[in-house]
Parts: sequence; C-alpha cells; structure tokens
Amino acid sequence: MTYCDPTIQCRVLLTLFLSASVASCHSADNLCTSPLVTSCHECLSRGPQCAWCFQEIFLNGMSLSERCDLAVNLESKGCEMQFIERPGVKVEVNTTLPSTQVAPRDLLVQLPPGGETSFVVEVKQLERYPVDLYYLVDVSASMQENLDRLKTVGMALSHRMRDYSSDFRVGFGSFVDKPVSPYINVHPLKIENPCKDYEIQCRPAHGFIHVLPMTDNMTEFTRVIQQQQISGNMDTPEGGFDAMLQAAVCQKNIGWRPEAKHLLLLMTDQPSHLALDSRLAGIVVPHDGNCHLENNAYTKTTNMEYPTIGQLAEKLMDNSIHSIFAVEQGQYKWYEDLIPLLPGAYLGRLQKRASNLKDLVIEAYKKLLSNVELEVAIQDHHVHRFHINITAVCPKGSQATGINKCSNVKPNQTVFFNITVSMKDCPSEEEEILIFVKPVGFNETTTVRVRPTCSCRCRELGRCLDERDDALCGAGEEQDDLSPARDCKLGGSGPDCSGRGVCVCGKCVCDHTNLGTVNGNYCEVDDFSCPYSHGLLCGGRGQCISGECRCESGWTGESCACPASTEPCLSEDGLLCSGRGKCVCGSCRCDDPRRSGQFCEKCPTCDYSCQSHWKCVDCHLSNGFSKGKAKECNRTCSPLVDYVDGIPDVMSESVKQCLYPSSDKCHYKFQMNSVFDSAQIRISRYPECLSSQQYYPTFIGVLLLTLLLGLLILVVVKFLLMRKMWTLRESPIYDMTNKDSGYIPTHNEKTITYRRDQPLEMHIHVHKMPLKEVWQ
Ligand SMILES: *[C@@H]1O[C@H](CO)[C@@H](O)[C@H](O)[C@H]1NC(C)=O
Ligand SMILES: *[C@@H]1O[C@H](CO)[C@@H](O)[C@H](O)[C@H]1NC(C)=O
Ligand SMILES: *[C@@H]1O[C@H](CO)[C@@H](O)[C@H](O)[C@H]1NC(C)=O
Ligand SMILES: *[C@@H]1O[C@H](CO)[C@@H](O)[C@H](O)[C@H]1NC(C)=O
Ligand SMILES: *[C@@H]1O[C@H](CO)[C@@H](O)[C@H](O)[C@H]1NC(C)=O
Ligand SMILES: *[C@@H]1O[C@H](CO)[C@@H](O)[C@H](O)[C@H]1NC(C)=O
Ligand SMILES: CC(=O)N[C@H]1CO[C@H](CO)[C@@H](O)[C@@H]1O
Repeated sequence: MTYCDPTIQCRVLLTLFLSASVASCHSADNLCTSPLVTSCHECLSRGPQCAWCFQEIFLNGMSLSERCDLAVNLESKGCEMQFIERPGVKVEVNTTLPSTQVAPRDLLVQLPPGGETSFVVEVKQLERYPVDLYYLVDVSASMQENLDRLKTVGMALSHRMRDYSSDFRVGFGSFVDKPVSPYINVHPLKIENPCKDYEIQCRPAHGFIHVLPMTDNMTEFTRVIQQQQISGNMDTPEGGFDAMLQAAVCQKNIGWRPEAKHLLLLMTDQPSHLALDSRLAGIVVPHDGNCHLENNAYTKTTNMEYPTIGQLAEKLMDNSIHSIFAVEQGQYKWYEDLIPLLPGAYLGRLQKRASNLKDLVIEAYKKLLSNVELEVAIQDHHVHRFHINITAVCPKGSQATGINKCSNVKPNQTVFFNITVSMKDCPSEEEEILIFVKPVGFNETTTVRVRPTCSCRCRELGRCLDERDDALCGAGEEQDDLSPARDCKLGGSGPDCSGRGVCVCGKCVCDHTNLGTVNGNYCEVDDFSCPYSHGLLCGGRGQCISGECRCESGWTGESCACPASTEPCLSEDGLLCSGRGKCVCGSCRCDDPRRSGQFCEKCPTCDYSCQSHWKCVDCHLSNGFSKGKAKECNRTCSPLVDYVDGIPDVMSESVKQCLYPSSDKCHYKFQMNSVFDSAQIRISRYPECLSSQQYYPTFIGVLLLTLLLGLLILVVVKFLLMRKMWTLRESPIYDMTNKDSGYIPTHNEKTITYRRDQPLEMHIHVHKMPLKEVWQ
C-alpha cells in the first residue's frame, strides 16, 4: 500500500524543488553596504543577499562596514571563500522518517532574515484506509427518534463501509449540555430526572460521556446503543462543541488508531453553545484544550468554558479528525456558516428519524477523502515572523478550490503543494522554529524546522562563537593575541584607534570617511590630513601618520618636498651656497638679500667698481697667491678668486677689466664678471710694471711737448694782439677824442660804502682790462 518504502530513499519520489531565491542585486541598489553596519549580525539582518567577511586581514584597517557586501563583491575584494559568512538559504530533507502519504516528513530550512525559500510537499490519498467512526450523539429528549434509528443503522453502515475501508471501527459517546443553570433545570428532582414533567424516566444531563471505545464488534455497538437513554435540558443550544473537543483529544480513551481515518459524527438537532455562552452559568475559566475524562465522563464540564471554534478546529486538525455534522433541517443554516471555519468538516442534512444516516456517512466519507487540503501551523509566538504562501498543484480531474485545497482527488492521485516560506525578521533568541504542514485528516505531517541564520559563526572579527569553528574564523593562533590586555591606543595613550575607529577585540577597525581612507593598526594612517606638495600628499614621498608626513629616507620637510642632503646647494667650489648662504630645503637661501642664483652667486646690484675689489686683490697679493692662505682673506673675496697667468682681453659687457696699482710702476690686472662677480674674479699672477728706461724718455718727451705747445700758443696770442692794435689805430670809429688813446686805466677803483650801524668801508680792487688786450 505504501508508495514510498521507508527502506528505499524517498528522495527518488520526492520531487523537491528548492529555489533559494537569493535576489541578485547590483551595486546600485546594494542594501548590504552601509556605514551603519558594524557587525556580522547587523550585516546579515540587512537582507538575505548580504554576506560578511570575517577574514582578519581583509582590507587591513578598513572600516567594518566594508566587510558587509554581496558575497561576489567580497570575493572580488579579496575575501577568501571560507571566510565569507553567507546566510544562504538551505533546505535539507530528512529521509529517515517513513512516509506513506505525505512527503517529505521532515525538513530543515535555514533562512536568513528576509530570506525566502520554496519547497514542495506531496500528498497522496491512499485507496483504502482503516476507518474509525465515532458517533457523538446529542441525547436530549428531542433526539429519541434518532437514537432509535442508530440502533439499526450500525450494522448496515458497517457493511456498506467494507466497500471503502479495509477495517472499519465505530465508537459511541453522548452529550447533552453543561449540567448547570441556566442550561438545565436545577430543581433536585429535575436534576435526577429532567423528563419528570413528561412522565418519562430519563437520565441526568451531562457534558460528555464516552460510552463505547472504537470497536469492530457491531454486536457490541448495537448492544450499547440499545442501552442508551434520553436525557433532557432546558435551553435550545446544546454542548456539542464541548463533547467534540473531548472526543478529539482523548485519543486513548476513544481508541483512535493512528493509521485510520478519523471520522467524528456529530448528530444533533440543535445549535451548539460557543465559548462565551458559559458566562451565563458563571463559568469563566477558558477551555484548556486538554482531555479531562474520568470514568469516561467529562469532569471539567462545570468548570471550564465551551471551547472556541478556533480551539476546536485546532484540536480536530491535530488529531487528524474529519468532523461530520449530521443535523436536522432546522439547524442546517446555523452549521453551514460554521463549516468553513473547521477544516475537513462535512455538513449533511439529517432527515426525519435519521433515515438517511447511512448514506450520509458514506457520502461524507467519500467527499472528505476526495478533498486534499493543506493547513499550516506555526509555533505560537512566531506567527507574525513568517509569511507562507501555498499553491496547490491539483492532479488531473480534480479542481483547485482555494489555494491550498484540491477537490475530487481520486485515490492514488498525488497533490503537490508548492510552499513558499519567507521569514521577515529574526527571533530574539537562537532557536529552531517549527512549522507544521498538515494535510487535513491525514495521519502524517511535514515538520519544517526553520533555523534562522541571524548570527554568525564569527560574531566579531576573529572571534568565534563556537570553538569548533576556530579554523573557520581563521584565528587559531591569533586567539592569544586577542586578550583584553591588548589595547587600541597608539603608543598606549590617547583615544582608541586615534579616535577614528572602533576597538574590536583589541584590534582597530577604522572608520570610513568621505575624506579618504583611514588605516594602520591604530587608524593613525590616512591619505588626506597631511600637507601636499606638487598635488601629492606628502609629496608622494612619505606616509601621512597622525597628520604629519613621515618622509621616505632622503627627503625631509613638512610635505617631504625637501631633499635631506645638501648636495644640491654645493657650488662648484665645494662650499654651501658659495659660502654666502644656507642650504634650506635643497636650495640656497642667501645671507645677503641682494644675492640670488642657485648658489647665491648672482648679485647684479652689488658694488662692482674696480676699486671696491682692490682690498680683496691686495689680500690675495699679500698672501702670495697661495691657495691655502687665500681663504684667510675676507669672505667677501676669498673664495671667489681665481689666479691666472694672464688676463686675456675680453670684449664683453659683463666682463670688467680692472687694474690694481700695487706700486708706482706696477699694477695687477684683474677681471671681474659683473654678473657672476664672485667666483669670477681672476687676478693675474704677474704684475705689469713700467721699467725706468721706458718711463723717463716718455716723461721728458711729454714735458717738452707740453712746453713747446705752450710757447706756440703764446706766440700765436701775441701775434693776434699786435694785429688788433694795428687795426684800432687806423679805424675812426674808435676815436677816443680828447683822451689819450694810449691811456687806458688798468684798474678800476671804486669805493662802496655800505651803511650800517658801524659803517664799514670796503675797497674792492678790480683789475681793469687793458683795452688793447684780446679777451677770449
Ligand atoms: C531526522 O528526523 C529524526 C526524527 O525527527 C531525527 O531523529 C534525526 O536526527 C533527523 N535527521 C536529520 C539528519 O536531521
Ligand atoms: C462482540 O460482542 C459481543 C457482545 O458484546 C460478545 O458476545 C462477542 O464475543 C464479541 N465478539 C468478539 C469477536 O469479541
Ligand atoms: C498513517 O496511515 C497509514 C495508512 O493507514 C499507515 O500506513 C501509517 O503507518 C500511518 N502513519 C502513522 C505515523 O501512524
Ligand atoms: C503566492 O503565490 C502565488 C503563486 O506563486 C502568487 O500569485 C501570489 O502573489 C503569492 N502571494 C503572496 C502573498 O505572496
Ligand atoms: C493505486 O495504487 C496501488 C499501488 O500502487 C494499486 O495497486 C492500485 O491499483 C491503484 N489504484 C488505482 C485506483 O489506481
Ligand atoms: C513554487 O513557488 C515559488 C514562488 O511562487 C516559485 O518560484 C517556484 O518556481 C514554485 N515551484 C514550483 C515547483 O512550482
Ligand atoms: C684683509 C681684510 O679685509 N681683513 C678684514 C677681514 O674682515 C675682518 C672682520 O670681518 C676685519 O676685521 C679685517 O680687517
């Protein structure tokens, strides 16, 4: 009969479609990356697609949030596979449990928050089942006729059922109502015999009495029915639900067989009391849903409320019970409204004197078996956490009635249910959450054990939640390193991680800022807070540590822009900046602000007269042109002088030729570059002197020449004056009348008297110019 032999792996038949729907999302809408994510737990909570890298050396020093990303991104960023905490959806099927009709029986589902998974549950209705039918009969006075009918119907039904069932058993129980006011008349005599008014002997009212456990001995069944007596009560509704619940949950007493189809037939001509009706009788304790039978009588009937419909439905489900309501016309409507609330229930119209009872049961059984319906139950306080979508895939010839039900399913046909489970959020505690997938009326259930994957193997960097996972956490030898003694303070003081990160297990995990990246063991290194040079942080020649450039060797300065060596400042003469300046940051800073040039060698505004260098030349001369002693000459000239054997005549504006007269007869030639004055003073080693033989003749020559020239001028002047005198005598124009023309006073005498307090006489003698003299 079984279609899935437990010894054979049921997997073959078990078409399980797993579709782990891990949304592939692209970086544009990547939920995982957020600076707010600082732990694996937070990361996984962001969505099923998020993964966490717990590799310790991953992106060393990077912000923690970098560890949360899509798994593919983490991998491309360099996180090794085994260090990626990926919540992934996993479905494991436990094939160890035998199953005849429902497969799989046991599923383990790993779900991350927000994750979703689908699986398929197969349900197959067998051809023939053992059947347990329990007659639950309302024995209030009005039911007398029905009860009489039952005495005869038992045997006949048993015969009819052989066509449908391999093994048919029946049981019997009776009910009236809670035996308290106002449901019954509490007059002592009426309690004893509620039918006293009708002069009939009937038995006291009762909540529920279990009369006959399941049996296949129809003789016995008939015997018991015949013994049944009518009872009585006062109000119209009866305590049917109270009795149903007990009949459902008291599995042992009733004798329900696990392998059988359970049919609970309720025969009544009245509606049933509902939970809160019991308050009329002052009963306020809610029904606890448990079996309370003692000596086959329901003991809590006067203490506990009627069950709610939900409670009843749940208990019927749990105990795989199909309920059949055989009610009379008058109450049909009332029960019709109730049926949709009770899974696997059948409502049939009971005719007068229960004449159709046999057919009704057969009809109900056939109908109930042809319906395959799935119900899902989630552990109480987790209901809100899950969303479950069921889609029934009905076999040929059947109809889907609702999403979770197929009707008209024939024996041997299989119904597939595609079940999608999604978990919205994580439970506060690590626990396995049970979801029961139960086909109505079947003795088999699928247990889905949901294991929320909300926490990580490694909760934090390098620290394992579970010691067994040490290897996975990649921290085997690092464990000691993570002792609390190790701190995150640079140099043992100051804020943790330089105030730019968080200390996790003694290791800094640096913040992520928009300015740039922060890293280093103490988050002390960054790429933005140091001086720049040539557009590069620390000139590209150093590390930025705690806001200061730490330069590569050979470089110095705030932004590592300065060569550490003074070599660039060495002028040709081997001195720093020609001895006229200091070497600052690889270039010369001249002492004399007028100076310039790479080595302070230029000085266009300095004094360049030849004389200004005489002192210098003199110094060199007095040192005898010795290179060693030249340095003793003053700075102003000592290093700048070059001694040459002879000064060539250079015709250049920048070169000045000078003489230094060392004595009367000798001079030293020197040459000075007016732009590059310093190094370019070149002094001729040898003086140029005039010898005495050469000197005197020249001198006398010049002297004689001067005398001769003077005489010549005198002669010429005399001659010109004589000519003038001649011309004056002959000219009438210059007739001086009475005056002696030969007399021209040679002096003019004037006496000028200035009037003052003490008159002072001044005599000014002005030589009179002789008239005849030529004045030029
Ligand atoms: C399968 O289910 C049985 C019974 O529930 C259980 O004992 C067993 O450990 C499960 N096996 C696996 C692999 O989950
Ligand atoms: C069936 O029940 C009757 C009376 O209750 C009894 O006499 C008979 O032995 C029973 N049959 C079996 C097979 O138990
Ligand atoms: C369920 O019912 C079937 C058919 O009657 C039976 O073979 C199987 O053993 C039952 N399963 C359980 C768990 O009782
Ligand atoms: C349930 O699944 C069906 C079919 O896959 C789909 O049409 C429907 O929208 C789903 N309902 C919900 C609430 O997800
Ligand atoms: C149902 O399946 C069983 C076993 O596989 C087979 O013996 C039986 O004939 C089938 N019944 C129908 C109606 O197909
Ligand atoms: C089950 O339902 C899910 C979601 O509606 C769907 O993705 C999947 O393909 C379905 N599986 C089958 C076997 O129909
Ligand atoms: C030769 C010469 O010029 N010597 C001078 C060098 O400079 C010092 C002071 O700087 C003077 O005292 C020397 O007279």
